[in-house]
Amino acid sequence: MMKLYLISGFLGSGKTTAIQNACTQLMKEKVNVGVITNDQGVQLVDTRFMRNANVPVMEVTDGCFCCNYDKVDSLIEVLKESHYAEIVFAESVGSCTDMIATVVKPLQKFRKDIETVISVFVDANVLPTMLQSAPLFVDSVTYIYKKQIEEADILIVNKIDSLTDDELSKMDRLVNSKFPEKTILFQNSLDKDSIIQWLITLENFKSGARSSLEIDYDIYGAGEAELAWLDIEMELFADENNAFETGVTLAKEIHWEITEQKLPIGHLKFFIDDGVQQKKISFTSGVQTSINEIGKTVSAKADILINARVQTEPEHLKALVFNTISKIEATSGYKFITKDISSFKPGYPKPTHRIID
Ligand SMILES: Nc1nc2c(ncn2[C@@H]2O[C@H](COP(=O)(O)OP(=O)(O)O)[C@@H](O)[C@H]2O)c(=O)[nH]1
Ligand SMILES: [Mg+2]
Repeated sequence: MMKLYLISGFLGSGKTTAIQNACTQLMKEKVNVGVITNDQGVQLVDTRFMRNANVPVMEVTDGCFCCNYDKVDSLIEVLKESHYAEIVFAESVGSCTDMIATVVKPLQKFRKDIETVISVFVDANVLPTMLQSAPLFVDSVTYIYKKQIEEADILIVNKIDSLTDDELSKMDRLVNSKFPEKTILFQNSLDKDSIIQWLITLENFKSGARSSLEIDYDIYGAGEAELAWLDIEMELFADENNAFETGVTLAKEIHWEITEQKLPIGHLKFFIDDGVQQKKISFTSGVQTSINEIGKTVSAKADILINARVQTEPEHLKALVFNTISKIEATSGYKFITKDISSFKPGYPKPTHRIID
């Protein structure tokens, strides 16, 4: 029986990080793993990041799992047949929900050979504000966030390394009183022991009968449409030794500008590759991830991939990013060449299947 670990949870909550570290651990134990990444866009930072870690990864692009059910099914087959995967991690889009009705139940119906466990990630720094009076995002986005949690077999309260002991015990009380029926893990996905604990919990989890969500697709669709999606692939031509550094500067400046304009960030990711060093830089609305451990490299050219998911209009986000690029070009004399760009908001979700019994 193959295990499918479905990983849901909001943008930036730490899904990819946890999957990557779990795969590294399992590969060490000689378990055959596979990963399916997912996004509404086409050029994915997460896929590059995983490939860099030598994990067999396939992607469902251009729409979420629920709207591309057949693709998910065929990738599971490929990972099983060509990579002998015993465990497949499938990471759904961070603004997506209703997995039980559209993915889990159809899999149970059409494939008898896999067992599914749903982990839902929340960022410990974001959860309290989302549950309480002043959520970071507009109501329809908050609605999606809460619906995601409802579907959890295992609720992962992630990034607990950024909490004080006091905050952690408060979080423990909050989560256990709000979600008494769920298996809950307090996790640091950067820590090996914490990841091993998650893997053990996944392995031992016995799912009962799951209920499909009661969900209002108009609110769900409106929530998805509140977020602007921007993917850019470009080349940076700098001086002989500082393409990488300039890429990092670009990432910081874009983040600074978005923060300055008080636009809520779902996830802002950069992948910078100067031929010597590859680095994923990631900003979320929770704890700020530090951009240390960046070694200096000497290269005049870098490939840069940007995936930005921000609560604003697509045109506005695009203008903000290109203004920042122009400023850096003007002060440095360097050149950014755009190779590919897509800027949009996700369309109304139209699942292939929706099983509600
Ligand atoms: N401090 C801390 N940071 C984390 C943890 N898990 C993930 N992150 C960081 O959170 C950011 C978003 O992570 P990512 O895995 O890309 O989130 P995703 O959008 O849910 O896939 C990255 O900068 C990660 O390094 C954690 O447990 N602790
Ligand atoms: Mg991810």
